[in-house]
Amino acid sequence: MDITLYEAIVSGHAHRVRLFLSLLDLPYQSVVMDMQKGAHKEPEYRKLSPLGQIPTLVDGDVVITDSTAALVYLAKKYGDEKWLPEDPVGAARIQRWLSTASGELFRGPVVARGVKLFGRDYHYDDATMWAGRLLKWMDEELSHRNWLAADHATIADVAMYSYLRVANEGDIDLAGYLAVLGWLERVEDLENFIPMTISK
Ligand SMILES: N[C@@H](CCC(=O)N[C@@H](CS)C(=O)NCC(=O)O)C(=O)O
Repeated sequence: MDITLYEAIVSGHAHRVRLFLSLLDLPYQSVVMDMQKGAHKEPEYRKLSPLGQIPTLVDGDVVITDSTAALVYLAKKYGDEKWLPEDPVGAARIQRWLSTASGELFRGPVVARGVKLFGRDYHYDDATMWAGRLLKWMDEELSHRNWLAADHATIADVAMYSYLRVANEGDIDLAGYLAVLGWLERVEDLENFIPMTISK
């Protein structure tokens, strides 16, 4: 096994993959990219990631340039079916949350954090609207279940965790979402959990 993760400490996309590598207890080499200095846009890195995005997972000859794709790859290659069920309904439930992680989670909490933490020129009001819609839905879902997609932790929980844990860095307040807060704690209680670095 020869896994390398190109990552950045502030990146929740990278933390998803780092967290899952840890949950699977897989050894890997970390290459920390200095995004402030534009290391992810250098021609050499773009040979791996044509869009110049963090993270990239490299496993031998295999290169995966998307965080949720990396979760799928790691679950299928190294995990057991528990992390990514094979049956049609189970797999679809997972995909629903992977899509949400790249969709509503990005449009809401990720963009809000980008504005407040990194001064990005995004529409903050749109981001808070999306964050509110997402959190209301998640809180309803999690008020009658412990995990997002099954009766145990799956890659759906891993994909959704990191950016929600640091939502406050985008001034998104989770205080009213008690079921979401309880779920964050359940993820943190998983064996081999590693935290997302808090930046403010
Ligand atoms: N769909 C990608 C998105 C990754 C992403 O947006 N990463 C950010 C860092 S957190 C990035 O590289 N942004 C620079 C860019 O998109 O140009 C994934 O899930 O990995």
